[in-house]
Amino acid sequence: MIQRTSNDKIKTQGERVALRASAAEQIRYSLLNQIGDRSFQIDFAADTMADMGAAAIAPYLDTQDRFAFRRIGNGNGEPFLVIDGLPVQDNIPPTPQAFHDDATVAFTDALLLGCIRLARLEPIAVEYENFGRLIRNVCPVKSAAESVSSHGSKLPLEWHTDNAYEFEGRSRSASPSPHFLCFAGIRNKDATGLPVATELLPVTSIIAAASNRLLNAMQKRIFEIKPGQSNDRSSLGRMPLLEYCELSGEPWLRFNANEGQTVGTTDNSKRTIIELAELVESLDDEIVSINVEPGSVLVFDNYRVLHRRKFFDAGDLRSARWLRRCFAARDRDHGVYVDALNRPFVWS
Ligand SMILES: O=C(O)CCC(=O)C(=O)O
Ligand SMILES: [Fe+2]
Repeated sequence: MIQRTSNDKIKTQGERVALRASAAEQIRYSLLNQIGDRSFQIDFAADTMADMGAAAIAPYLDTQDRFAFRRIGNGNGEPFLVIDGLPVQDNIPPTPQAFHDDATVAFTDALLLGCIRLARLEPIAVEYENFGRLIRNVCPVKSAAESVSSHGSKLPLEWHTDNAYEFEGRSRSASPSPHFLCFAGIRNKDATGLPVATELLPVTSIIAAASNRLLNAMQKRIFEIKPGQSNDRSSLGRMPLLEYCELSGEPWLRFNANEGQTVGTTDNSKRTIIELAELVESLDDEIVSINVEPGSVLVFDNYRVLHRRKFFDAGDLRSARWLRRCFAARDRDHGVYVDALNRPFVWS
C-alpha cells in the first residue's frame, strides 16, 4: 500500500491485513476450542501453537490478505505488515517484570505465531538473548528503566537493526541476524493513556536520501558491530553496513544509532557513521509510526527497515505497555542450533 507525501514522493504504508469486524469473535471461538483445557510451553510447542493460530485466522482472509502475508515472508513486498482486528485475549495478567509464565498469554502467542506461519516464516530464538526463550516481553522493567533495551522506558531506543550480524543465507558458520521481528500487542499505553509507537524507517528511504559517497562508504568492510545491551555475543569486525540481497536486489542495512553500537575503526568509517546517523535523524517525513495495540500484530523485515521507540513514562508497571515479541527467519536451517532436538527453535 502506498501513499503520496507532501513532496510527492511515494511513502510506504506497508502490507496491511484488516480483518472484518465479525471475524474477531469467530477467530476467538475457533482458537479457544483448539486450545481447550491444555496448557502450552511455548518454547517446546511453538509449532502446534502456530498451527492453531493459523487455522483460526486463515478462514477469514481474502485473496489480497493471503498475498500480503506471502509478500512479507518472501522479503520482496513492502518491508512490514500490520494485521488489525484480531481477537483480544480475556483475563490479561499484570504486565510482568521481564519474565513470567508464558502459558498465561498462550492465546495471544498463538495468534502471533499463527501470523508468522501464515507468512511462511519460522519462529526462532537466540541463545545469546532473552535466555534463549522464544518470546520476549517488551515491557518496562523497574531495574532496567534506564537501559537502552526493550525493557527500558526512560531512554529512547534510537534507530537500529536488532542483533545486526550476518544476514540470513550469507554465513554457514554462524546464526544470522533475525530476519523478521514480530510483535503482538497486549497493552500499549503510557502513564497519560497515550499509545507508545514502534517507529519504522524504510531502508529504501535512507538510500534515496544518501549521497553516492555515503552509499559507497557504507558498503566497505570497515565497521565494527557491537552486541546490544540485552545480549552478550561478541562483536563482529570488518563488516559493511549496506549489502544488496542477491535474490531480490533489495538493500539490506545493519546499523544501530545507539551510543557505541556501530563503531568505526578508521577515520572514514567514523565519519560515515556520523553522517548516516545525521541522515536518518533528518528523515522525519519517511517515518512510519505503528501503535501495536491489543488485537494487532506487526511483522517487519529487520534488514529492510530500521526501528526505534521514543522514551516514555511507563506509569504503574503492573498495567504498563506490554508487547510480545518473536524473531522469525525465512528458513530455520540457516541458523546454527544450540540443540535441535531438545531446543527446536534456539540458535546459537
Ligand atoms: O518497544 C518497541 O516498540 C520496540 C522495541 C525493540 O526495539 C525491540 O524489541 O527490538
Ligand atoms: Fe529492537
